[in-house]
Amino acid sequence: MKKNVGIAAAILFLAVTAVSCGIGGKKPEEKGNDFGREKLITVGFSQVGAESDWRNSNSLSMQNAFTQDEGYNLIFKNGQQKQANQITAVRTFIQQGVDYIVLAPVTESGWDFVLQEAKEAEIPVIIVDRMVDVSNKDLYSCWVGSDFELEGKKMASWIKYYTQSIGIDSDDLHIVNIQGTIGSTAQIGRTKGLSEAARENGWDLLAEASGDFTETKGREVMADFLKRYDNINVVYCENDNEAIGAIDAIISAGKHPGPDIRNGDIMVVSFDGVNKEALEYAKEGWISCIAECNPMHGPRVKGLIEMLEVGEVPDKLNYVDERLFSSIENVKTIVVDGVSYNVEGIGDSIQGLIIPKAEIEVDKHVEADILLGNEQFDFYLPLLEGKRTALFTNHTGIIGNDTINEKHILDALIENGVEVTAVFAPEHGFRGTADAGSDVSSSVDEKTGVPILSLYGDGDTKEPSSKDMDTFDVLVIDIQDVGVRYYTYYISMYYMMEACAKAGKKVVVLDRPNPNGFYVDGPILEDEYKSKAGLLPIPVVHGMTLGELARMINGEGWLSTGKNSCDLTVIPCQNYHHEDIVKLTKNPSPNLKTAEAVLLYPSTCYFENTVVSVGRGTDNPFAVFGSPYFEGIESYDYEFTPVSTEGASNPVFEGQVCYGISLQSKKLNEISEEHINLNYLIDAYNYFQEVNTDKSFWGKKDKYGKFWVDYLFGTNKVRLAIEEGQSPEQIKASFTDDIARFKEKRKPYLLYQDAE
Ligand code: GYE
Repeated sequence: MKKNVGIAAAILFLAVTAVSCGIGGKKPEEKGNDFGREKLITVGFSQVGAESDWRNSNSLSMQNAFTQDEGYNLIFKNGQQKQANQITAVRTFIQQGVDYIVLAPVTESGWDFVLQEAKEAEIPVIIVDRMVDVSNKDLYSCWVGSDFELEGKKMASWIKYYTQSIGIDSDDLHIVNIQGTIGSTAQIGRTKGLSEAARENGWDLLAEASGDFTETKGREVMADFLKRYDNINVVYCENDNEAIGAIDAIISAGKHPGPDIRNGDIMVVSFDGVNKEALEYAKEGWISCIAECNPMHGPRVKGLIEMLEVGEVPDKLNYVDERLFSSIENVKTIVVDGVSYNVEGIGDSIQGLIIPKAEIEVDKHVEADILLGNEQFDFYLPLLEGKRTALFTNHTGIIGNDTINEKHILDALIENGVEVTAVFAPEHGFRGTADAGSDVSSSVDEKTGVPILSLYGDGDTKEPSSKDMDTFDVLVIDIQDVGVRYYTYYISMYYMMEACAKAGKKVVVLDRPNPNGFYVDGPILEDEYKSKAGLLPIPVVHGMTLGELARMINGEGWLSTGKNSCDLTVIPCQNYHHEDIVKLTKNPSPNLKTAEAVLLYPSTCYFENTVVSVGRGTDNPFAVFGSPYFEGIESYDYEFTPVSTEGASNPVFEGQVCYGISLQSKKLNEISEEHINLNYLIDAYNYFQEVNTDKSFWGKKDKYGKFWVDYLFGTNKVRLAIEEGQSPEQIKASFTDDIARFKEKRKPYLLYQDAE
């Protein structure tokens, strides 16, 4: 039987409330619910991870249960199997003031403190799936899940009855146990069920080791067992995914998984019964018995919340009934502690819930929940204690990018007693609506009364004035960048860092993922092309987050104040990797309105100030381009007419029909694989030569005799190469070595696993 294929690169969704639909969904609080609450019931769910199909089914069950239509708003946080992440998630829920916290704890111990904090915040906590081992049981309202020790005992009982039925003596059983996550209730119970039975029956329990409930580790552990022991005849896998991995290893070792132990089979048993493959293996007899573990806790947890909502007190412990399944007829019933249990045959499903792999993988995107720097209050609030604090941020400064509760870093700091004395606003202003390059005047934030000091005027990034610098002691930076050298937020950050270094002020960067952080491409900026759209000797796409770039600015001595002259602290994201393709939940600026546009921006921005519109004044700038000059060009059959809009008043070719191309429906994966795509620019340039030879395609030169496109590329070499008719490959070859050198240079400053 052929094994399933690997998982495609994941496109990650940043704000991972299952309900958020693209950028700017309908506000949930506009819908009430059945418990007389004005607004929806907000449930913060801290899930273990995505380690197994069981876990994904459980996640789906929760998401399906807590929908807006049902009167709920679910904030889903994935812990990646790390307790620290879950503790941070629970603390974020407390900060966000959710109505209920639901916790699926990765392991049993270590929850007392954070549950005490939830108790003090008077937020009821419901434990689901595995247990927590806390000194005071009042730290949580109730629990629902499986009796894992009983599951283990049932399986051991089945092994006993089956092996007796085929005449195998107890001491001829040589068992290895591929355990689950050590310290988790599921592992503790299932392991106990086996080890007690082994002792009672005199079975030879050769070895136990954790496969962490995953297929990969299940395979590794089994391969290792097979190297160390040549008499294994029973493999006890504490979940299906481990069993699938173990069977792979058994077959690769030239052995046969199956119930016919007498004739050399290695018998495999497992738990869950959710994975389609495992059920096929069970029908085949490759897995001889499966103990059901039901993941469908969504409706059960909802039932408990509804009881609490009406003031009822649910039972503290709520166990789920579960069954045993085997395609082997020998054992019809088993007995555990005097109670008999039927053994059922293997149908097409066990819980009526077989989730097709594709759907599960989609859920995985929801899983990969990135913890932003600004969510980790414990790490940065102490740095601001008793300090006058300034913020460099804009509308993207939302805590955890949670578009439902929309708490801005400014409000969160003030709520946590931080003395915020100023907000520095970049290009497009604090609200992020001002036109590109337009003057942003200073003002006062109505809601908080905090002064908003503009860093963008006269169409250029300004350095903060010494008067502004006297208003604070520590600067906190929390702003969403897109990782492109001609996108100006990093330039404002640079000037702020320099001013802080000169004034001896601390800088704290609350880091965020870089949506273009999965690659490095484009020419390095040449000095003579430094401008308001390019300041540092880095490639067009540098692949670094603002936190990483701040470390490089400081470490490379790019500040005029010298190497490491800025007292810089970066609070990194968690669970972020450079290979991740991150989908933003908020427009980082008025003219980057979609995830596609953010990824296309490094390829289409070069049309700025040429005879081609890049779609300013349309619904999707940077994802379309065209020009009135291209009328009649066959392949340029997409038409649009720019009009003045917020953030794009008086766009080029306003009111004129432009003929060109729309890239809006291009898949994110497809765009991401192209990196900087020079074909758009080269084709347009060549077409223009055919239709108009009087005018320069590149627009007007500035007072230094340079075209804007050269500032964007940071060199005139690309433009000249295009004019010479070079291909994209030839042009890219001209800066490949520079990029390789840059990657070496940036390595010490990277905070996240590199993509390439
Ligand atoms: O058996 C396994 C998952 O806690 C019951 O965790 C759960 C276990 C389940 O990874 O597949």
